[in-house]
Amino acid sequence: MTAAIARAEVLEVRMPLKEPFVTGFGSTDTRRTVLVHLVDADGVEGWGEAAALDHPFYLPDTTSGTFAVVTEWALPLALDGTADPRSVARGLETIRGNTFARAGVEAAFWCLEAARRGSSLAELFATEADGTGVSPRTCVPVGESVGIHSSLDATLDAVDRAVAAGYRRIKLKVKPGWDEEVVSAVRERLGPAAMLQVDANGSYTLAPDDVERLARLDRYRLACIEQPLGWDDLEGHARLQGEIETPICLDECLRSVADVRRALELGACRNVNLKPGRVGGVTASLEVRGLSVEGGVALWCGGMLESGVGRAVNLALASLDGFTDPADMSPASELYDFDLVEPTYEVDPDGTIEVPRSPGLGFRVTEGRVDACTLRRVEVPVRGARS
Ligand code: OSB
Ligand code: MG
Repeated sequence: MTAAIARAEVLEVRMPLKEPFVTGFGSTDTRRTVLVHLVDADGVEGWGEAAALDHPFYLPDTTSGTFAVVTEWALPLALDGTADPRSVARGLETIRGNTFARAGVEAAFWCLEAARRGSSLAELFATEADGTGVSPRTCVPVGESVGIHSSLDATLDAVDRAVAAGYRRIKLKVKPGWDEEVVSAVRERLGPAAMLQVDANGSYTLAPDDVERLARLDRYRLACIEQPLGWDDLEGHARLQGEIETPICLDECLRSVADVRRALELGACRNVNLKPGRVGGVTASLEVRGLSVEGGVALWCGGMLESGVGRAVNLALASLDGFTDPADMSPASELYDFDLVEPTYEVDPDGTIEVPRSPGLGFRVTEGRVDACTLRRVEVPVRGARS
């Protein structure tokens, strides 16, 4: 018998970024994110992160909207049923959009389930993915996402730091006018064999000038160009893929399992950036993994500059087979003065991050730090909550 959930709370936390993270959609200088915290009557805990951005310039989801949907709808709905994470995910499917809100709630239930079974998140996901319990990888190869800097030199410095830290792949943020020059300089610095890719966050169009700019990047042997066109333009990406050689990777366009299915059918991408928050949670992510493997496309786990709470889920997912390329896992130590978990994840000199083997989240959430960052905290009533 598992104990009933005794406490459920939603926190909005604010973590200042050491440096603004600049992309094709604009600049992000603080990370306001939403945490979901469950405690059952035995004191077993579950943590989840709903990692929407503050602003609606990446996707429609925002931190404030996500906080409202989690507290008013998603968490009450989840607490109304059993705590089995798959049932929670199914129940949350009645909520339209709001994928980060659903994923954050679902993640807390996965974490609770792992802790109750004495299993790591990675082991639990492996069992759920294949039904075989095949051991997940113990280490995940990682890459760094390098934002748009004020100069080429500043970019090269950031690239040098990432390489020195061991990162196996560099992803450069680009936009029209900040593309070929920076890609060429970084390719020269890294050498021909290094894994390099770019992310435009939807800043190009199908206008001939833009298509020509993108086609010029073919000569730099990029692993992929991520989300060159609009956040909801699958058809445009399918057309663009016919005009450039570099594989297109989609991020913003893939907001559900159905989106991924359709993108693969249309030939809109040959490479999938999978973010659990963006597709609506772990259950959806496991389906996306299956579709990507079946479709024979490259698959990797993206990032949302999450705190260690969100990164824990990403690491566990990325440890499953089928993930062919390094995960986006820019170092917490470069992003934030401190993380909410201690110790935080760290990249080994061989460019991998060790997947936690301890039960539950796998990282210790430091409540003192969480408290110091908390802007607001709402307790959601658990009366009638089942186990
Ligand atoms: O486009 O992949 C993106 C961060 C926030 C929002 C969107 C994106 C990103 C990143 C950062 O590129 C990757 C990371 O979390 O390390
Ligand atoms: Mg992206």
